[in-house]
Amino acid sequence: MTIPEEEVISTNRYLFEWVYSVASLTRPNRIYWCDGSDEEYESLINEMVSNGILIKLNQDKFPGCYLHRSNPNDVARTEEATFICTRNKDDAGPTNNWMPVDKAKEILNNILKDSMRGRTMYVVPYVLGPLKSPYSRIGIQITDSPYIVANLRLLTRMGRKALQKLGNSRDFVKGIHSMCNLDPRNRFICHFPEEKLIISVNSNYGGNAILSKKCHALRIASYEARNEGWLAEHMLIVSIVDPEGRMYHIAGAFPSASGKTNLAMLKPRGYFENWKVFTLSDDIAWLHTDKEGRLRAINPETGFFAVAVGTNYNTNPNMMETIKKNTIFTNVAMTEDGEPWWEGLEEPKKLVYDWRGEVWNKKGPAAYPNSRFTVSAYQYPYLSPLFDDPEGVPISAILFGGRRRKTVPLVLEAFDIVHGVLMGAMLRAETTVAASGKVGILRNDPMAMLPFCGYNMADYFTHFLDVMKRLRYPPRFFLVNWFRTGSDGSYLWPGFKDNMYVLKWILERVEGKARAIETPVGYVPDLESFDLTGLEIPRKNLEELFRIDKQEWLQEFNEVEKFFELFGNRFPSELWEKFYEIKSRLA
Ligand code: OXD
Ligand code: MN
Repeated sequence: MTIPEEEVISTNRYLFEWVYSVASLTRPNRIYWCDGSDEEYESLINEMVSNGILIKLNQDKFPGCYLHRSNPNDVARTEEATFICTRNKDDAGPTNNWMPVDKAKEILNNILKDSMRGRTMYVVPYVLGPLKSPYSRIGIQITDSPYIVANLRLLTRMGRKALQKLGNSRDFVKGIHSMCNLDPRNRFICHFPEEKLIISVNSNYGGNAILSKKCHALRIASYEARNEGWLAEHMLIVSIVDPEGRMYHIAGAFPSASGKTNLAMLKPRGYFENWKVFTLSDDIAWLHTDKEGRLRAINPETGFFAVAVGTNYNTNPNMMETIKKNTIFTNVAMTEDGEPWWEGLEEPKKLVYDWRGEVWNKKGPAAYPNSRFTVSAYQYPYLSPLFDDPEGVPISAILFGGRRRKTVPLVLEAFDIVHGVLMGAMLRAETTVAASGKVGILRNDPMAMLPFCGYNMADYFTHFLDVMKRLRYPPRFFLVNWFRTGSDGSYLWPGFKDNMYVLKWILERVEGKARAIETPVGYVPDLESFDLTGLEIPRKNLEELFRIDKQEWLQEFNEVEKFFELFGNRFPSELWEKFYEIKSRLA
């Protein structure tokens, strides 16, 4: 085939050969190498506006903001179409969908054949992690979706700088993405960790198609991390400065759409006026061990791809300020004068178009429940000053949390490291809208990594434990739950905005100051040393928030036991021992 000339900005032969081999399969009209410049971004946006992929929002009130309406069949991650393709099935483990490498490639090559005819094929080089960090990694995504290119530009260090860093090396993750015709029956998100390859077809949804994010920074990276002795985690990172000026860093694993972004962006108010909270990551953390034996965290990304519905001045005022400009909204509603709108914001007085573009009849939701916005972290007002630090930040505490109406107290501290890792492995949460499927079902989601671990989770538990045990200064581990309800079904904890009280107690535990009460399943705060100054909360609610119900916990252990048994003798014996030790205290 002849490929029209285009500006090429690399001399990496290996890269070229790969790019052209993909082009000869997919047959695009044109190949375009992204340089990551502002002009490029602007011209992409203009092109998308002119062909209807983006809708210009009200530029007076929301300069640089656009709305994308996706195909209604393509609005969330499709876990049932997500595969880990390894030589041996056992290496993917019982919690991942698996396909043999050859079979997957045959299916995918058939789908990819000619799939880019009439389209531009974009070659998007990106760096995950600060440019000069020894921990950063390079990926190249090929895509026929300009919407995905624009997202990559906001979410990664993208373009020429990535190619410069790559030089002539072959060490990069290859991502091939084609929207094809968005046929849900032929939708596949396949990972080949043994050859650092991702192929995603028939979806244009962020979590399936922005390959830098879940596919590379979590699934492929977790696999590489195990071989290299580090961890790629579905965790937020926050930097907290107390009134004395001490800075602490906390990481936290929460399943998708469980308020993780809100926690990462907590605004200290009222009693916490003299505290500062800076965001380092709202979704992903890469964790390494440093020379002193501390756990160091970097954020591989440079932006946020977060759930819109429920974001408002109460839950996340900092984010509300951030998304007033240069933001791509996906599947939110729009008022007649071009303002983005979603449930959880003040009821608009104007006519509203729902996420599909129809006049909202108030019978269904106006914004799709998993509607999103994409925005660069660099315009977030409280970005951690250490955001670009090549070494990352030292982690003092790791939180695990999810939506739980029952059983799990507001905060529970692990007895020791092995128990901390067990707490993560035992994490269960009610499902949310971030993935397609039924919402509100309790499922095991160890370390919030169930959909994102690129290898056998039993090996992952072993590796996680190894990394933590090697540390000279390991973090402390906590289970948290903002969603516990009382007998009338209403939430016992007032809301995200008050989570500083919990974080303060956690930091006091790190400093060895606050007192705790030992229960069979971990430590809960001693109410006398849990500082709630300024918070109105009935004593009986507080007691209920921290109550450990032995029967409920025994049931929890029984149910999780069945889950752990799935892993057979690959499951680490040290975790089993801790598990039975605690279970026997409950019996
Ligand atoms: C996300 C997710 O988009 O976890 O972060 O689904
Ligand atoms: Mn996530």
